[in-house]
Amino acid sequence: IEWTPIKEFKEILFSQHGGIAKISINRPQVHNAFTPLTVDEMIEAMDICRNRTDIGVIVFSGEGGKAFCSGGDQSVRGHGGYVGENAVPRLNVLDLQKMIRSIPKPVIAMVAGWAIGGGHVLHVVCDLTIAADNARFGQTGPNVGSFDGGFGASYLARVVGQKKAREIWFLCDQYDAQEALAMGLVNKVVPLDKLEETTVAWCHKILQKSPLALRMLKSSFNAELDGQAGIQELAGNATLLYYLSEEAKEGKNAFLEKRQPDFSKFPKFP
Ligand code: 1HA
Repeated sequence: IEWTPIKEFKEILFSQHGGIAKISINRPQVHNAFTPLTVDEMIEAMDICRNRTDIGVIVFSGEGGKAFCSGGDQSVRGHGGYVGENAVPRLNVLDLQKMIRSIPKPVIAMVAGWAIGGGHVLHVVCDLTIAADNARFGQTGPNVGSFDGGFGASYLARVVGQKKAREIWFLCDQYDAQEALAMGLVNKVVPLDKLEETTVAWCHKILQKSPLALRMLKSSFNAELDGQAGIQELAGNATLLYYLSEEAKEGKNAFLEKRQPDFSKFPKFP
């Protein structure tokens, strides 16, 4: 599969294949642990994906075949967060998690090897996960002095159920791809050498669907869980659709033409 670079970064690769964008952590020497810079670069790439109307689906992955992501880079963990070049400690991966959930396009985690700690949470918040048979999943927080009580706890529990989510966090065990499939944590397991091809095939299926229907569905799934922020996303899509209508355009045109709007011709549906 031919991937064309979209933009050069230091710690991630960002490329596209038709309507598919791929954001891949490129720190295989530390199992793709992330620093504040890695996360900032992923946030910038996500923003580009959001604004590009030719991108319909985003794939998250890690380079090297041995790890998707092993979470926050413990060697740059300082007092209060992960420390970047500007010496400011950050937990900016939480912003990235929110972006994955709110971008109105499906995000697929393509997991080879380790998806651990904050790296596990990243795959959890993606819309879909396709795992290679060498994938290993788990949380480590209580081992290494951390926890993610946000989506990492509550959304995980929505995905695998309360009992299993508590087991994952309280025991910090690691689960293989088949166990992950059995608990509904991943959508599909394939041999490692079929991982990218299968993921791209899923993306092509998605790209043939109505983008507005997908957008409405993603925000609908979120709305139930995300309170006012979830309703804001869903309602934003309702506004988008309304703006496409003649009825809404009549309001705008009347204002610009300095006349009273005439909404009388529009039906009052039952
Ligand atoms: O909890 C949060 C957050 C919570 C709230 C808000 C924000 C958060 C942001 C982040 C996080 C977290 O991610 S906390 C959890 C951090 N991650 C971990 O605890 C996983 C650490 N890694 C491991 O347990 C293991 O490396 C492994 C089970 C994934 C793989 O084991 P394996 O195959 O034995 O490989 P290993 O030899 O351990 O790793 C290879 C190299 O990668 C090692 O370096 P080397 O000795 O070759 O120099 C290893 O140190 C390095 N490495 C792996 N993971 C990390 C890492 N270096 C830094 N940070 C890592 N996370």
